[in-house]
Amino acid sequence: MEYFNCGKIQYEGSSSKNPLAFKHYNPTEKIGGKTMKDHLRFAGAYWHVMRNELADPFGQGTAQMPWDDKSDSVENAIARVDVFFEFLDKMGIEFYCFHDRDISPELNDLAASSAALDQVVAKLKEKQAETGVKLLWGTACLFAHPRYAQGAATSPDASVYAYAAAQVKKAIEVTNELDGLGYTFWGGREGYSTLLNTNMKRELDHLAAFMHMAVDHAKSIGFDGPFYIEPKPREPSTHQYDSDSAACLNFLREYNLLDHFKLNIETNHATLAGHTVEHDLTVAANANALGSIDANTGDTLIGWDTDQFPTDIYMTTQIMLVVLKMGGFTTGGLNFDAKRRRESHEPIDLMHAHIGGMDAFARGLKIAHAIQEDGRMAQFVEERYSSFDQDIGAKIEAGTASFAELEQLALANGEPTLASGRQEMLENLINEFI
Ligand code: XUL
Ligand code: CO
Repeated sequence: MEYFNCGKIQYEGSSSKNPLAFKHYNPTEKIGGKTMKDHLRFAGAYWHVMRNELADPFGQGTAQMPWDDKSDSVENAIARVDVFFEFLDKMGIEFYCFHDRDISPELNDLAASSAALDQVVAKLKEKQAETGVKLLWGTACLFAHPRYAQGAATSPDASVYAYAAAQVKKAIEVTNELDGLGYTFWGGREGYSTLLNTNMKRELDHLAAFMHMAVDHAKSIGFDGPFYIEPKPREPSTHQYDSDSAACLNFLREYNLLDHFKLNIETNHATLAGHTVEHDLTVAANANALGSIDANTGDTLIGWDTDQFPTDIYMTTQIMLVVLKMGGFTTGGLNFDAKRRRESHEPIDLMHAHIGGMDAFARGLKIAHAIQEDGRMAQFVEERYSSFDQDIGAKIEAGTASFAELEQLALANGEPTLASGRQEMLENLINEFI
C-alpha cells in the first residue's frame, strides 16, 4: 500500500517545471569534493511528517492521514513506520529524528509505554536495516503530558523529575539500539512562567544533575553520540533556561558539561530570541559546539514559532556559510523541524514542502561554496583585523600587552584613522552570487 501519490522525487535541473522534482538538489553532485547529500545530511522529523495534524490555537487539525486509525494502539504506531519510510524513500532523505512519544503511544503507565516503545523500535530497526536510513537523533517528549506542566528536569516535584529521568533513560537506550548519531534535549517546559513561585538556582542545579546522569547512563550503555541542547527562549514557557546559544554555553560551562554536549540550532528559535540564525550558529561554532541544525523559518508578521519550511535563499546561504566555515557536519545534519501550513492538508503537500526546503539548502550550499572559493569576503574580514597580526596587536592577542604600554602608544600615535566597514559592498558581493 502506498500513500504518497508520486514516484521517487528526481533531480531535473533548474529548467524543469515539474513541481514534484528537485531543481537544485542533486544528491550525488559534488560541491568542493563532497556530494550534496553528504554536505546537507537532510533528516525528516517524525513528529511533523507523521503526527502533526496541523491544528492551530484557533482550530482543529486539517491534515489528511488516511493511514492512521487515530487510536493509541501499538498496531497503529507500527503501521505509521511503513508510511514514514515510504515518505523518506520517495524524498531521498537518509536520516530522521523522533521523540519517544511520536513513534509510540503514551499508555496508562510507564512500564506499558516503554514496552510499546520497544515494539515500535524493533520495527524501526528493521526498516533502517532494509533501507540504510539512519537515526540522526532521538529525544524524549517531556513537554506534552500534564505531569510536565511545571517542568520535567526543572519540576519543583522530585517524583516528576524521577519520571522524566526514567523516560530519558529509556529514550537514550532506544536511540542507542537504533545506532542514533546523537540525542537532543529541548527544554520546552524547563523554565518558568513566573519567578514568584520559582527557585531558579535550584531548578538550574537540578537540570545540570539531570544532564550529568544522562551522560553517565550513556557511558554505561556505550552510547557515544553527542548530546545536543536545542536553544529556544520561550514558548511554551515564558522563559526557558536554554534561551539562546550563549545561555546554553554558559550553562554547560558552569556545570562542567561542555565535553559531552553540542548545540542543535533552530532558525525560528534563534529569531524568537531576537537573533539571526547565523548569529546563534556562529556563537555555537566559536565554542566548537555547533552540532546540528533544525531547519525551518519563522514569519516576521507572526510573533511565534511557526515552524515554516525554509525557502529563503539568502538565509540558507548564510547558514551554509557558517557550516562550510566550520568544515561541515560530523554527527549532525539538517533536520526539517518544519510543518506545512494548515491549508496544505494533503499528503502530497509534504513532498512539496520538503522539496522546497531541500532545494533552498542546495542553492544555499552552492552559493556559500562559490563565495568561499571566490575568497573576497574572507579576505576582507582578514584584512579588517590585520592590525592585530603584528606589533602591539599581536601582543594584545598573546595576552602580553599592558594598559600602560597601550597608553604610551595612544599618546604617541594621536587620533586613529579608521577604515570603512563596507557593509553595503559586502551585501552587494553576496548578491553577486545569488
Ligand atoms: C520545539 C522543537 C522541538 C525539538 C525537539 O519548538 O523545536 O520539536 O526540536 O524536541
Ligand atoms: Co526543533
